[in-house]
Amino acid sequence: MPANLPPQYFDVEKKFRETRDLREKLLYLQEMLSIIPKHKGTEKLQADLKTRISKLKSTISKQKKSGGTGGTWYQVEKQGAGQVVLVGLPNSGKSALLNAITNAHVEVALYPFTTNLPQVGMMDYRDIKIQIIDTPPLYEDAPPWLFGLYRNGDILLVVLDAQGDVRNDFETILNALKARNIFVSEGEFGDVKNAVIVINKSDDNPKSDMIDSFIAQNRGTFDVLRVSTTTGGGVEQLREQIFASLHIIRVYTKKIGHPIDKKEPVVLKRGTTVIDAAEHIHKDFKKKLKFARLWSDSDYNGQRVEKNHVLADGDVIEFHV
Ligand SMILES: Nc1nc2c(ncn2[C@@H]2O[C@H](COP(=O)(O)OP(=O)(O)OP(=O)(O)O)[C@@H](O)[C@H]2O)c(=O)[nH]1
Ligand SMILES: [Mg+2]
Repeated sequence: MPANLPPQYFDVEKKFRETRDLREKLLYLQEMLSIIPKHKGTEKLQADLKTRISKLKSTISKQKKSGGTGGTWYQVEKQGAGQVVLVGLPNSGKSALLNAITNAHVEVALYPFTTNLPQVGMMDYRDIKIQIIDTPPLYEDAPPWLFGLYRNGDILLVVLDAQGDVRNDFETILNALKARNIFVSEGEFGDVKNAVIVINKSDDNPKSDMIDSFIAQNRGTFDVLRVSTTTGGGVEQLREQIFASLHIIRVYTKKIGHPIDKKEPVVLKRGTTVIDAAEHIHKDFKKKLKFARLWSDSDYNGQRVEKNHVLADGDVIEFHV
């Protein structure tokens, strides 16, 4: 066991040993993996944890098939180009936000604790679909699976209520996440989850000075957006921000001798090169690729590009093998 693990790791490991619920055990293993500092010295431990996680997942899914897990537990399988999870205190407008940015129609109500199960919507965005998960509110006795949802998301959308005390509410949320070793800004250890702050109900905020100073204070660390699901103000900017924060690009493939058909892009990580894209599309392509031609919004109009050329969002590529 490497000696340089933070004490939090051993706290979680203790909880892991103490619980008999396999789904809780799984959350603790995932928590342990996120806490481990990522370097050569811990590679073996990381690999070991990953193996245990995948074994436990398969045990759980076998149990589920035979109807034997008991208790309520929710997780959402990833679909689409990315998974975005909403986080917020009761009544902040999470469900209204899900309805505003996706095709979903979930219940929105004046009173807190309206949502008690995860609700999923798909956001159509420039030929791709991004999965958005509305969640029950975060509160003191929130169920453990809620933190599992947060941990598995690609990004967190922290929804604050402009009518409330944004600074205080944000603190409350950060502390609740931290207690489960979920970090949204650089900490002493552990993985950092990408988070966007959304100040909802911005059509009605008598406390605008407080909000201005909150934004000024957090802008260096997070993307902060004001939106109103009532007026629709800021909603389009939020959709763009979600796409940007996922760090993905859409690349269209073109068949030789056919016209450009911008319909179904391949979703790739930002920074992907021509050769990586070739491999992503077809394992054999990597070996066989002779060259590629590129069409882009800016400089390229069918010119040949090098294999290590970095692709950009919206590029059209033609592979020659
Ligand atoms: N003025 C204003 N009210 C809003 C806005 N968005 C949501 N609301 C209201 O805020 C209340 C709560 O909205 P919900 O979407 O149910 O909030 P929630 O965060 O999902 O609540 P829980 O499921 O209980 O956690 C409702 O009465 C909404 O009509 C907004 O942009 N402006
Ligand atoms: Mg709700």
